[in-house]
Parts: sequence; structure tokens; C-alpha cells
Amino acid sequence: MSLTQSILDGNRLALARLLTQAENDAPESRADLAELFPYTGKAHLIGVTGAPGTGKSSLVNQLALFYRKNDPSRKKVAIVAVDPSSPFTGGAVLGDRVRMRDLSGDEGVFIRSMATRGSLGGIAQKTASLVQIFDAAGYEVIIIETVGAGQSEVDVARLAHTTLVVEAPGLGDEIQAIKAGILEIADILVINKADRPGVENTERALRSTLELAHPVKRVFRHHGKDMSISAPTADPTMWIPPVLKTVATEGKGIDELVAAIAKHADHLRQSGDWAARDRARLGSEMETLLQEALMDRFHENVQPQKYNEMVEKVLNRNISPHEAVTSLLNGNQE
Ligand SMILES: Nc1nc2c(ncn2[C@@H]2O[C@H](COP(=O)(O)OP(=O)(O)O)[C@@H](O)[C@H]2O)c(=O)[nH]1
Ligand SMILES: [Mg+2]
Repeated sequence: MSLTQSILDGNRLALARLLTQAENDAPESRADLAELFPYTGKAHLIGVTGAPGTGKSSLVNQLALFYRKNDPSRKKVAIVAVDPSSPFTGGAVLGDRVRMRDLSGDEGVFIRSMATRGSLGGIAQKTASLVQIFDAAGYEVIIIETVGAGQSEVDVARLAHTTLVVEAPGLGDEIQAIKAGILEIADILVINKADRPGVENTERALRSTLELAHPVKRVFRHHGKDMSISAPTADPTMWIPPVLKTVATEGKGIDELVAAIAKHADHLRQSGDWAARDRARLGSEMETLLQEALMDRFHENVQPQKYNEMVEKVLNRNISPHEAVTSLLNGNQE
């Protein structure tokens, strides 16, 4: 039986094998990915990002446990951890290991850690491949955990339907820690470690930054307390990220978080944003591949020596970078 057929039949060993091949970008994995691609497009892709130590991995464990144990539909869950310090790769504290053991005997859960070697674009591309494999293999919820460090947040948001941004109290100056940029990609804001002192400060800082990012909230402030998405005056096509508090180590707030994730999925489907995000994701994947292919083709046709000479010319101010590129491209066609 072919590798892809085994994967479609739910064979975990076959799945693990293709995941490894795809992670190494092995040439033989391309045909298998292509065979599986028609079976993708069913999973709910959930991105989880935030600074190291905020409790992302703990939260992801809890989410997976909830989907498997408390959710009546017992969805199959895959976890892709793009995090060198992830407990999934070892270095887990005891509590995490105990919880992971709960998950590891479960055939409906598959956890995969990604090495973070290589360029950012490369990581995003490989993550996209792993996600596609899980999607085809029938995993209905795919959670992608990445460390919030600049560009990777944006990349994960591009990969996901729903992006959770995780904050925690006590990570230094709250205002510093909570950047407006990260809020733009957040569909749901999670303040984890709500058992820790300073949670009120974090929440206040988060809500005021959120207010700047979504001025519409001010309207609802007039009605007294906090705005809610179901407020009658709210534009139903607009999603305002809820702020939720959790204690991942105790499983607190997970049911509300799962409810918010489901609500966001409904919102995406009703507003047409689900399809829009799929289009953006696949479009950006194609663009990355196209860039790679064009660069490969270019370097195949231009000798390194010629290329270096051109760099020298630019360095000596003989020609501009633009002229150099035009010349290289034209030379390419001759
Ligand atoms: N007090 C407290 N500790 C937590 C909570 N969630 C996670 N932790 C701990 O914080 C540390 C980092 O958690 P981890 O999930 O690895 O964070 P990550 O780096 O964001 O993936 C671990 O020691 C966890 O046990 C929480 O809600 N409260
Ligand atoms: Mg982690």
C-alpha cells in the first residue's frame, strides 16, 4: 500500500514518516504532499503565539485534553510545536509530563515538534506542509505553537484560521511587553497564569492597547461595562478579540477558551473570512514557493563569478543595485 493511502487510513507510523520527510523537505515528499492535498481544507487551524514562558505549551496541552475528553465530538487533535524550548521536545517540568502522558496514549492526538533550523520562510513553509499532512490525515483541530519573536507571529497568524496571543503577568513592564503589533494578529487574547500577582495590571494594559487597536470598543464603554461581541449595536461582521484569563497548570478557563475558539470559527464561516483566510494562506504559500523556484532557476543560469562581479560593480558605485539586477536578469535571457 502506498504511503499516502496508509496515512489516509489512519496509520500513525506512515504519518510520522511523511512528517519527517516533509520537515527535511525531502524531494520524495513532494509527490506525497501533492497526492494528499485534495484531502485537505477541513481542519480548523489554531495558532498559539506569545513570549517564551507565558504557558503556551501548557495551554495547548489543556486544549488538546479538552477536545479529547470534554468535547462531545471528540475531535482529533494535532499539535505542531515550532519552539526550541517546548516541553514537547523534552525539558518539561513534571506537571507537563504528567499531562502529556494523558495525551500520549490517545490515538486521536498527534504531537509533533519542529526543529527551528533554517530561515524563517523555510520554517513557515515546512510548518505549512506538516499542517497539510495532518489535515489530510483527518485531524480536525490543528494547533500550531510558535514562540512570539517578531516575524514568526505574523507567519503563524498567516497559517491559522484563529490566532491566540498568550500573555502572562510578571514578565516585566506590561506596557512594554504588550505591543500593539501583536494585538493586530490576535483573534483571542489569553492572559495565562491568572493565578499570579499582577494579573489585573496585565489585563488593564491589554484592554487599553486593544482599545487603541479597535476604537469601536469605546462606543460600548458608554453602555456601562465592558463591550461584548453580542452587544446589539455591534457590527456583526466585526470580530473584537475577547480577553480571557486562564490557569493552564490547573485547567482553569479552558472551557471558556474553547467556547471562544468555536465562536470565532462560526464568525469566520458566517462572515466569509474563513475562505478569505484560506485564500490568503495558500496565496502566500504559493508566493513563497514561487520566489524560491525563481531564485533557484536564476542561480542555475548565472555563474557565481558573474554575480560576484556585479556585486563588486555596485560596491564601487559603477552601477546601482537596480541596474545590476536588470543587467543580471537580461544576461540571463541571452
Ligand atoms: N503559575 C502558573 N504557572 C504556569 C501556568 N501555565 C504554565 N505555567 C508554568 O510556566 C512554565 C512555562 O510554561 P510553558 O507551557 O512551557 O510556556 P511556553 O514557553 O509559553 O510554552 C512552566 O513551568 C509551566 O508549568 C499557569 O497558568 N500558572
Ligand atoms: Mg512552549
